[in-house]
Amino acid sequence: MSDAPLIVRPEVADALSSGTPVVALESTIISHGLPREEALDAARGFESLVRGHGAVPATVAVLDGHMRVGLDDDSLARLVEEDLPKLSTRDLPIVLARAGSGSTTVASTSFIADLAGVRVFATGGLGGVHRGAAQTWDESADLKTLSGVPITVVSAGVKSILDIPATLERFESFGIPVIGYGTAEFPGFWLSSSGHRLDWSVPDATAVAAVMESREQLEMCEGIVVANPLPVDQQLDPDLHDRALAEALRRAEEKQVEGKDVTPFLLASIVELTEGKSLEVNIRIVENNIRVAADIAVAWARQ
Ligand code: PSU
Ligand code: MN
Repeated sequence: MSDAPLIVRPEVADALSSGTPVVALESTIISHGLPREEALDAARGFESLVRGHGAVPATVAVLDGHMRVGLDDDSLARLVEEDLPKLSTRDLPIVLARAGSGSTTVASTSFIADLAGVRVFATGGLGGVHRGAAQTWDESADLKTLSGVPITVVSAGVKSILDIPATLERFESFGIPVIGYGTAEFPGFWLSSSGHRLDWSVPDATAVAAVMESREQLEMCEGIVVANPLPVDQQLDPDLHDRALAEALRRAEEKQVEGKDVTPFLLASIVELTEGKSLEVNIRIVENNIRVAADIAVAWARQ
């Protein structure tokens, strides 16, 4: 095996050098965001959906001391079978130095995908500012990283487990453009709208590629957040959502969950409290974002 810290799967490297569209996918959602029984099928399904929409998938993870961009099926299986740590950007030098492995968050996936030259990334929801952050300072490194990595990330906003208005403020502080995809409202992940207005929206993938082109001309280093809502008929029932969210937050407080465990704890609680419905919606969200990200990657490849 190569000693290079970054290994790009040959199919992905060929696509990048020939101008074929590529979409990066994160691995934390596979190893920590979905129940083990469903995660491998979901990971495979995400990859084939990228292919079905005319792009090459590049799932990102760290395996045996290498940052990998594009995984074969055995590696995808490792994400599910091994108890891998969740790695943000700050963990990368430490884990690489000890030849370790881990799944990558939006922050570390963006960082690694950009090193490989991938320009478009599909995820479910971004990390953001946690509730109570004024006391805890718990703010995802996704925000800071996206302020310095020029990748376009398609998400359904941030989950309502976070402080959504504070997260939108931080996007502004960090100079990260946020664009509603066919909407003027910031999506609420499981819900189609968070109720918060956005300054800008675009109608389609070609318009996003045009924004990417302008950003290049300006030599801006910020990423672009494309906020893509789930259609209303596919969202989680709002009453069920509100009840599950309140109870999950209560449990986290009672158990004094802290640090990087907060996001996985709240997500798992909400899956349980919605009897798996939040999970079905979660998978639909990622699929919906993948379709848009692939369209953007195709439009970008034509620029
Ligand atoms: N949102 C989800 N599922 C997830 C995450 C976010 O719907 O698994 C993961 C993403 O990888 C995101 C990370 O980058 O959680 C943020 O974690 P933290 O708040 O610890 O930075
Ligand atoms: Mn955190």
